[in-house]
Amino acid sequence: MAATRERHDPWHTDLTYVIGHQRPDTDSIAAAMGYAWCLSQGQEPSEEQGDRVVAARAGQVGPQAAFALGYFGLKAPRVLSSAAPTFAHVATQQVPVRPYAPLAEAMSRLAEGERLVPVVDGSGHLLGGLTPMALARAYAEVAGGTLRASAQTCRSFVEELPILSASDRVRDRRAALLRGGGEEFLVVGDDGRYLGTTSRKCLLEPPKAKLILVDHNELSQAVSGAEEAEIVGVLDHHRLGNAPTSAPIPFVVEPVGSTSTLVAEACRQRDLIPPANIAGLLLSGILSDTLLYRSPTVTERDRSAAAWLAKLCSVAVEDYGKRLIGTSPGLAERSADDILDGDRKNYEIIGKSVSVAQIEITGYQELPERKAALLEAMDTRRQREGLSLICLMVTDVLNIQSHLICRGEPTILAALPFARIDESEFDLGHVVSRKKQLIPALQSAVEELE
Ligand SMILES: [Mn+2]
Repeated sequence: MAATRERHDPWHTDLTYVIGHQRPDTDSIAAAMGYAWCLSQGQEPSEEQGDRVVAARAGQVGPQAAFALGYFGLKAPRVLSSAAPTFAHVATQQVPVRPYAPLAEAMSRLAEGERLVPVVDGSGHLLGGLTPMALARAYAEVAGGTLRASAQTCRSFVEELPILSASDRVRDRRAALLRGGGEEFLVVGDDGRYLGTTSRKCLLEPPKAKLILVDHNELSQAVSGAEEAEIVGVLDHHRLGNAPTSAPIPFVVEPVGSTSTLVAEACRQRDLIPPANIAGLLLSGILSDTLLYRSPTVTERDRSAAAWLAKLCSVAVEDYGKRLIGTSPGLAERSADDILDGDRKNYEIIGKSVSVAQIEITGYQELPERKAALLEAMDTRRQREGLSLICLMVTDVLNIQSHLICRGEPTILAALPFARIDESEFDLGHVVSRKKQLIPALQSAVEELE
C-alpha cells in the first residue's frame, strides 16, 4: 500500500530533483544521492536557486544497488514516476461554498472578480460550480419578479463543469479542453473529492519540474515526462544525445568510468567531505561501473576518487567490491524480457537499427538452458522494432569476459569479427565494455558491409 502511494506522489514545484536514468543501476542511484548531498551543502533555502535539491530515482532499485544501500544503512531515494505536469500542478485551492449557502455569498465573490466558485458538500463531494453565467441566470429570475435572490441557495444554480482528475497529465487532455471553449475547470483528487480549480491560462503554462540528470543525458533514457520538465543540469559519462535546452545550464559530460567519480570530484572541488555512508555509496557506483577497475572504461580519475572515498568510509575495496558485484542475480532468476530490456540501448549505424542489451552474471552455467527463450524474445523485439541486429552481451563480471548472443540480418551476422560458438553465439573473450569495446567493433563490421 505504501508503495502504491509513493508512486502517485506528484513532483513538487519547490524541489529540484537529481535523478538517474530509467531502470537505475548502482551508479545512477549513487550519483543521484551523492550529487544531491553535494549540492545541498551550505545551501540556504530560498536563496539563489531557491529550491531544495533532493535525490530521486526513475524506477525500481536493482539487487546490487539495494545491497550497497543496505550495507551503508541508507534508504533508497524517492521515486519520481513522472516529471510531467498534472492537473494537481495547475489546481488553485479556491475556497468552495456549501450547497445550502445563500446564493448571495457566491454572488458577492463573483462580483469581486472570481471566475468560478466551487460548490462542495460536507463530505468533500463536488457538485459543480457557480459562474457569472449562473449569476446572470439568477438575476434574470429575480427580474422576472418570481424569486428573491437572497432567499435562494447556491444549490439551485450549480452548473456542471468539466471535472479533471489530479493525477492526469495536462498534455493528454489540454487540446480537447481548449477546443471545448471552457474558461474554468474543476479538479478532483484521486479519491474523487474536490481539490481546486484551474483555468485555460494555467493549462497553457503549467509549472515545470526541475531536473538535474545524472548518469544519462538523453531524454529517451530519462524519467517519463522529462520532455515537459526543465533540465537544470547534467552530470554524466556517456555519449551526447541531449535535447536542446532553452537556457544555458551546467552541463558536465566527461569520459570517466562512472558518474560517481564526477560527484566525488565535485565534492572535492568544493572542499566538501561526504559522510561515510554517502562516500560508501559513491564508492559502490565506481566499483560497479568499472567492474572493480577491470573494465577498460576505468581511468586514473576513477581510481583516485575511489581511494579517497574508501578512506572516508573505511571499506576494504577488493573484498567489498567482490561482494557488491556478486549480487547480480543469475539468468535462471530473471525472465527473458527482464534480461533483454533491463539494460538495452539502441544505435543507428549507417542507417541500420542496432539494439544491444547487456546483463552482468557471475558464471555461464545457466546460459545453455535459457538460450532458446532468449533467442525467441530477441526475435520478437527484432520484428516489433524493425531492427537489423539485436544482441545480448552476457558479461561474467567475476572472470571479466563476455559472450554475445545475436539475431539479425545474415550478412551482418556473417561479418561479425568475433569467435563463433554457433550460428547465434560468439565468444568475445575479455571484452566487457559495451560502449568502449563492443559498439566500436560492431560499427566497423557493419560499415565495412557498405
Ligand atoms: Mn554510470
